[in-house]
Amino acid sequence: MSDRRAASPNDLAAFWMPFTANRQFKAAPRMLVSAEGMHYTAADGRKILDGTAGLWCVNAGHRRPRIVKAIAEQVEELDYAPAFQMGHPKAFELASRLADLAPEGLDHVMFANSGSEAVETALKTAIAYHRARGEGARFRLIGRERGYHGVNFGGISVGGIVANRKMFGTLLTGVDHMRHTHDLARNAFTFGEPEHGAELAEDLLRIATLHDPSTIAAVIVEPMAGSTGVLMPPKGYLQRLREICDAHGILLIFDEVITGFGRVGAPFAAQRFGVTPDMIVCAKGLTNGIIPMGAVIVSPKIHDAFMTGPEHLIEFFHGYTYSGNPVASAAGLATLETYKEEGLLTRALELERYWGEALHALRGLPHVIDIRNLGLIGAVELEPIAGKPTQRAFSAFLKAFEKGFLIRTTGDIIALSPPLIISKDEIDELIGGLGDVLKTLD
Ligand code: PXG
Ligand code: PLP
Repeated sequence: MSDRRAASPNDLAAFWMPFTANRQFKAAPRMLVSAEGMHYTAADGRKILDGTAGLWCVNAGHRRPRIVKAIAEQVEELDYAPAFQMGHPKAFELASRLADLAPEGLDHVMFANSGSEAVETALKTAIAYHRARGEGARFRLIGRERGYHGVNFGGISVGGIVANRKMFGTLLTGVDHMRHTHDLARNAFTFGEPEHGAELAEDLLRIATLHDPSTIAAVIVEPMAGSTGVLMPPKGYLQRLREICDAHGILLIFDEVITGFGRVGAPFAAQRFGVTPDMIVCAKGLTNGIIPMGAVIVSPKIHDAFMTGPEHLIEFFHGYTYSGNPVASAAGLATLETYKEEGLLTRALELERYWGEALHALRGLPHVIDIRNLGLIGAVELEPIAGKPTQRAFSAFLKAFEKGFLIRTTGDIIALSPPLIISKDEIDELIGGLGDVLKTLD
């Protein structure tokens, strides 16, 4: 063991940071030390406008008093309760509130502690559901290219990001992928949902036919793909996936870790697009990003298929030490209350036109090859520097941080997803600032 007596609080070596260029970061760290409302404060005292709601999660803005208070009071009252064979009231209350918020027909909730864990929970539930009904031959899972479903083995297997998959061996077997829906040639600079690409849903039918539909357990998609650069569902695409699933007994899972909790102008994207899946995976905005928590909301048909056999036996061999833990549950309840009180779950719809028009005004700036918007989500896609993919967008990220606002980049795509409390003035400031940065890029 190395001598840690020599370690100082400013020693950056020990923390191996997630999804970060560690050596670059540690050479010139970007530290945030406090936050309030729409802003962070950086270590050098500068205020930073949060254009990404943290990592798509702080939907109600930072350090909201009701949520802070609920967490503090919960820790004082009941810090932890065993998750297995014991209960505490707030987990039940939060599950009921979530079921109320979800589309009609999704009534039961399982808790996890992140989007990644919630994804694993949903995939395992899908396979076990079919087996519980005597259709154990349905074991295949279908995902999509450029899908992000977290970083655990099931999630990277159904996910479609090469860098997240290639280092990790054989992954899950029995997985296939549909093509992604991003089509710059036909859909560039579309306001909202693109016109072209519903026919890509036929990939599901094609894959199901190849293996025989009776072997397919579930298909998992993000209604709008967030992590890989804000890829919109073409008009009619999600509806067609639902039809194919219904015709062939396949479960449809929406991964709403990003799209949930108001991001696209409704509690869930399922409601915005009018398509009800069999399961919704959510996390992030569930607790306003403050305490880690994920959830899977399922239909009664799935839940009830497990509620058989002797009543003293565990029905589903799955769960986490912290499933529905008291502090996360309290944070979730206070967060949902805040969303409701301030109308935040539909605010993105009210701001969609203003936000979208501000974004699309960046059209024509150097290197901009597409602009996309939906709810309070936006993306500006840049032409990559030849031979140096990601560098152009990443330099925009660094310049933006210097100028006092936080944006997010993936590949050469800049993604924006501010807290849902953003004002029109702050929209102008954020997008105006981004425009200034774009003008300075090599
Ligand atoms: N599914 C989806 C659709 C996600 O967006 C996860 C699962 C995994 O959640 P956890 O809580 O395990 O990280 C996510 C997470 C980005 C970015 O900048 C996106 C995510 C996480 C971090 C950064 O695009 N999405
Ligand atoms: N590893 C060991 C040795 C454990 O005992 C447990 C839980 O008891 C786990 C992993 C799983 O941890 P969690 O329930 O927090 O996911």
